[in-house]
Amino acid sequence: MTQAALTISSKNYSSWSLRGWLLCRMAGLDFEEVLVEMNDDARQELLLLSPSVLVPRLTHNDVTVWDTLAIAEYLNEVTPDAGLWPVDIADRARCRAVSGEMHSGFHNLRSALPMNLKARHERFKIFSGARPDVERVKTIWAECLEASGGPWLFGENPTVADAMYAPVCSRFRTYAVELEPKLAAYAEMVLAWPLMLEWTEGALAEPDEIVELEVEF
Ligand SMILES: N[C@@H](CCC(=O)N[C@@H](CS)C(=O)NCC(=O)O)C(=O)O
Repeated sequence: MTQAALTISSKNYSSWSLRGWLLCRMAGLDFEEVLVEMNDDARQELLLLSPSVLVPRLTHNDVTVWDTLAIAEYLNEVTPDAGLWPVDIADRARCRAVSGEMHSGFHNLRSALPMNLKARHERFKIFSGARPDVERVKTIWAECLEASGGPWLFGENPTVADAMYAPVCSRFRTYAVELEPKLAAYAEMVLAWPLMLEWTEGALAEPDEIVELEVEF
């Protein structure tokens, strides 16, 4: 029998855990969630099982995969019919490019607008250094939706790109980032995605905010 486990940390704060979890669910993987709690003494020990000492980490049979993009590629190989990447080669290339941008960039956005599903900051002033990142996300969404016709970035079904940008939808809601109607509709759809609602329910059930985590995480 297949055995799979995904090591994640806080559902409220850990955007990479969210991405890895969405990808596993989108792939239809039957997996156990291994949650390393913020205050857990065993946390460092558990994280050390991931060579990067980061979450998410997927174990599937005898295979261990860390790093979210590697997890996406692995899941695509074991569940090729799940449609994690678009079918069309040009769409697939663009999907990989925008997913790669999220994976390797947007540092200012990530540090200035940390994910915090529980929080709402209606009058948040975005640090000037993060504004180009916010604008770049808007451009990516607008171009993808225009090219695919939506409602997801690459058409009728969610792909890796939607999982990559799902935490950004949550950040934009938390920090009240203004979006034009088409982009607002996209972000709202992602936040109302049953998988997102399930994850958010878990985030809301976590103990209240830990002050030192109100920073990049
Ligand atoms: N590039 C990594 C980033 C993973 C990452 O930064 N994970 C954070 C949580 S969102 C983490 O594990 N931080 C260390 C810690 O929790 O102790 C990936 O794609 O998986």
